[in-house]
Amino acid sequence: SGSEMGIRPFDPESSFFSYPASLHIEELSASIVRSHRETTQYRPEELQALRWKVFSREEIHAYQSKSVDEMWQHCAVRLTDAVQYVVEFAKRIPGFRQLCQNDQIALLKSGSMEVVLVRMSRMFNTENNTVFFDGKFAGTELFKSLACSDLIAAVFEFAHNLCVLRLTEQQMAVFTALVLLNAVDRPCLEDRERVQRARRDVGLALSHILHRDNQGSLQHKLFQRVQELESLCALHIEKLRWFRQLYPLTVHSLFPPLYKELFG
Ligand code: CLR
Repeated sequence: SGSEMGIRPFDPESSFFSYPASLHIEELSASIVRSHRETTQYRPEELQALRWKVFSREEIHAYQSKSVDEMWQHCAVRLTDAVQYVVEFAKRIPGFRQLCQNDQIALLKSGSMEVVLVRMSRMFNTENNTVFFDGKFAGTELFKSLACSDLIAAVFEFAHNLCVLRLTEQQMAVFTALVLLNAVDRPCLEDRERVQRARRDVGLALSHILHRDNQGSLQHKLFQRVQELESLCALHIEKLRWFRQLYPLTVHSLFPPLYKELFG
């Protein structure tokens, strides 16, 4: 097997792509791509058609005039909507589906926010640095009242840098599946080997499609982005702790239960 030969899915130096891709890997990619297509909030054509919709000055001002806790609650609800689609995506990935519930939750705790941020790059317009949020395209200034401009700036920069790589929907699908299965070193996993096997297969699927598309060089660039994701998610959790200290009741009674289960 690949692991016995010392070949790791993300090792840009490895050369397992020269081996004929097994039927299993082909089927796995196809299944992940289908799951992605069925669980995105918006299709690429829809997003393209909506590009002209940007928030007006007045609308931006209305968001900026919200209180800190009001805006946090609003964003937590929007974020949880997006997370819900990611949970649905995860449940349809072969290899994730078969894991016990405990391990699924453990992977979603770290992976769901990461996948939301990768998916954010599909909703990003690099011409004016805006993202499709709440029905229109919004810049960083709209999120001012969250009082965490460092997180917002970093998240926008990440989405921008990923967007310019111009991943196809297929590449995005398999990359996000890999991101979900990436947390193999979490201490709380019950069946680590099963997770490792699933991750190895999805890694092979990603190399396979990148090489099929003659974009093998993307592998290394995507790997760099994965490291940024980890620090962004850590920053999100840190901001949530800060917010919870200031507004414990808002988090307790107004934040979506799924948000608290995964991040709280
Ligand atoms: C991601 C792609 C989804 C639509 C969507 C909805 C909510 C957005 C999210 C995207 C990106 C990240 C986001 C979030 C709202 C708040 C959050 C901008 C665009 C930032 C990072 C703030 C996190 C802290 C909150 C919990 C307060 O299809």
